Amino acid sequence: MRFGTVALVGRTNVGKSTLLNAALGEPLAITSPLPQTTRDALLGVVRRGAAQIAFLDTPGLHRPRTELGRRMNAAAYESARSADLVVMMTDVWTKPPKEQRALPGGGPLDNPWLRPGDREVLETLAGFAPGPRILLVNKVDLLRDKTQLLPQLDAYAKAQEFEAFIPVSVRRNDGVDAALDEIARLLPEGPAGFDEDTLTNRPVLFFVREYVREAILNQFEREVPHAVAVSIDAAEESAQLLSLAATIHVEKVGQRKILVGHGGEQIKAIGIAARQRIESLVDKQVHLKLFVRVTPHWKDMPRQLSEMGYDPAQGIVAPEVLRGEEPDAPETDPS
Ligand SMILES: Nc1nc2c(ncn2[C@@H]2O[C@H](COP(=O)(O)OP(=O)(O)OP(=O)(O)O)[C@@H](O)[C@H]2O)c(=O)[nH]1
Ligand SMILES: [Mg+2]
Repeated sequence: MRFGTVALVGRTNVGKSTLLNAALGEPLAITSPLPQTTRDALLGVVRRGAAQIAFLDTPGLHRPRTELGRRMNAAAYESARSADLVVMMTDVWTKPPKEQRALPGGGPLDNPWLRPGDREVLETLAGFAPGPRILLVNKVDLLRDKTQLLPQLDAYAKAQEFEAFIPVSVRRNDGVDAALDEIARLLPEGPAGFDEDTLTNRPVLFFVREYVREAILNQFEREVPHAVAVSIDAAEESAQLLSLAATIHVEKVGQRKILVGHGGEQIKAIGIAARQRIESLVDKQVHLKLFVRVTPHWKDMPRQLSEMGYDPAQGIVAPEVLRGEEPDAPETDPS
């Protein structure tokens, strides 16, 4: 038997949560075409032959501008640091990079075939997760000429040591089995870490917050989903029914208006979509009451963030490369 924890890390939007769902065979994690969809690490337990893989899907690594962003990155570092294996995910170049000659500096990280932002991810991993890692290059379905992968793979191979490089299209289920087999092969020998029927360690209310956010991600353009967080006001469960009341926090009055919609039709649609998702998770009837509240600056309010479930990871200091990018607004984190 093999068992181990596997952190799925990478830039936003490369398809990490989509991979977790494909490995689990069910849509536990929320995914979307918008960046920064995942905000917290999510465990999913996958059985693969004689191996049990404890996958940790993580928020996309980025340069944070808010306390929420710093906590999201920290959740990813924490997962990478504690994992037995790191799966770094990136995506393909759909057109060759504009500059194809070595960048000034000439080091292995100055390779123009590394996807923008991956240099920082590689530097972070070098500092935080010195253990074994593999690279998945996702979205190969977007490539007509697969030979275009070669210079990209070469760039990553020169930048850092990986146990394996696996091109995949999670959307088309192409290469996913090979990736899971390789991951299972690299795990340490040992007994299973979770019961046979364990799917995740997150409580139902975590998914309630996520699925309300998912309904909003599916229904609105970029600004509104990013301004939103959900907190639970009340939850009562009986054998047949789960009754919930939740507050959707937004940053501005205008966003509240958009979310509620004309005659309340938008918020009603959000409630219906979220309720259906929660019902299929808990397998019983769900009543869901939603309120919308303007909570300005919630992304920078530590106590508010913790109420929304975004706790700070303990003892994590952001690596230099992922500190805030605004030169006129220096971060005040201790270094
Ligand atoms: N073309 C294509 N799109 C994909 C593939 N895999 C995932 N996607 C899409 O990429 C988008 C982002 O997917 P997510 O799984 O949410 O990405 P993520 O890496 O978890 O993003 P964050 O949570 O923001 O870090 C979604 O629209 C997916 O449907 C793929 O193999 N091919
Ligand atoms: Mg995600």
